[in-house]
Amino acid sequence: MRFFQLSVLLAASAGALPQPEVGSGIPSEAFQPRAKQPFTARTDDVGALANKIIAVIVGGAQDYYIPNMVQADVGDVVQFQFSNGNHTVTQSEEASPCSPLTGGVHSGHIPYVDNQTEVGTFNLPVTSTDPMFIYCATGPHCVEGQVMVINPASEDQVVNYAKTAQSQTESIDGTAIIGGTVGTIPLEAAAFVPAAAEEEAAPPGEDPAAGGDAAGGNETVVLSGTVTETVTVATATAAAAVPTA
Ligand SMILES: [Cu+2]
Repeated sequence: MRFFQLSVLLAASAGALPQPEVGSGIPSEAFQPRAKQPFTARTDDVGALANKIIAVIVGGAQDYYIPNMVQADVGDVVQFQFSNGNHTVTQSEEASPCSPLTGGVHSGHIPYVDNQTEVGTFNLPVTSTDPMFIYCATGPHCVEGQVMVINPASEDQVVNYAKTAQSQTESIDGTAIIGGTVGTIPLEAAAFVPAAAEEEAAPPGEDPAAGGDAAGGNETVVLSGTVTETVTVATATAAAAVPTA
């Protein structure tokens, strides 16, 4: 009886130990002809696996998005960085620029004023590779061409969207912030150099046709019908930019 128990114990112990196998400890790959596996740098594959932060500058010396088209993968984040002025990131339908898409992205109005050391941002996570049409809902910026497209099907699509925007008679503001996260980054980390302070950028008497709203003042513009323009700006220099006729 004791012998039987010992035998069972030994058998069980042996079964628990790693069993030797033919060729164990030697990677079978070592025997593959190396010539059939040439080394290649997989930069494209690595890039596809890494999520990216794609910077887009909003406003500045001119009221545009730079760049005005980006290609983004699902999982990427488009980080809008707000330069001089007061702008938004607002989503529209392709055929209706300057009008907010129901349920679409909206950043709210994010300003940048002279000598600000923090830059406002709107981080937009990309959840689809379908084209996404973006406009600025501040004043007349959209009808003046401040639009961009994420994942456009073609460059022509961006051009046509901008052209359609310029044919609109009004620009409609968004409402609640949706579709992204508002934040800040230090100016030194931003992808732009701010426009020069207003006093230096537009000496009195020079180029009155230049946009005067880059100073960050409030403005209300009615674009439909007879054009009326009410502009409230912080500096006399900017106020001088309002057309008088
Ligand atoms: Cu704008």
